[in-house]
Amino acid sequence: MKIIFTLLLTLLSLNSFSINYSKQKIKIAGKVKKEIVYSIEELSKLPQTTFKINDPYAKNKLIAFEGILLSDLLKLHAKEGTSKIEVIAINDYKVIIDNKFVESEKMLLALKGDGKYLTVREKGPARIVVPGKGKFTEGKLAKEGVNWVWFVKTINYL
Ligand SMILES: Nc1nc2c(c(=O)[nH]1)N[C@H]1C(S)=C(S)[C@@H](COP(=O)(O)O)O[C@H]1N2
Ligand SMILES: [Mo]
Repeated sequence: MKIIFTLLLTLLSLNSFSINYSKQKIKIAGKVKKEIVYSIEELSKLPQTTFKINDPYAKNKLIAFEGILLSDLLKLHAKEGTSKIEVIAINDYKVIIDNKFVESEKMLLALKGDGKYLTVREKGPARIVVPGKGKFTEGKLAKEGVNWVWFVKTINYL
């Protein structure tokens, strides 16, 4: 009886965990071929790229971030002639990034860190990370961190 109860509890908590990461949807809109709302699972089925990056928000810990390149997402969805992307987060933080920059900086919409889906605590379920920056100092983060948007909710092509 006790075992069954434990099993049930485990199943329940696993279930609420999966709801936790998949509930958040990501909207792709603006100058797009077709507006789309992705679940995290759907995004994780698009071509994935992995970069080892020092996470400035986790004491520069080296993490293998996996997700979709923003440039790949752009190729998939943006109409020809767009020049910028507008990224909006759950907390209404908003930033506009040049397409050229998205490509040259290899910006990644990360869904996983070291093989596991990013939790809200890890700034997930989807966050933008930028490879090749090395270890961040505080001053550098204030300047470069602007594009490291966490809790991404919407991407609009402008
Ligand atoms: N979702 C979200 N991402 C965000 C922000 C924010 O408010 N919300 N602030 C940005 C800015 S302006 C900077 S400088 C960096 C660093 O933020 P922090 O210094 O508050 O950690 O995160 C960026 N990403
Ligand atoms: Mo900032």
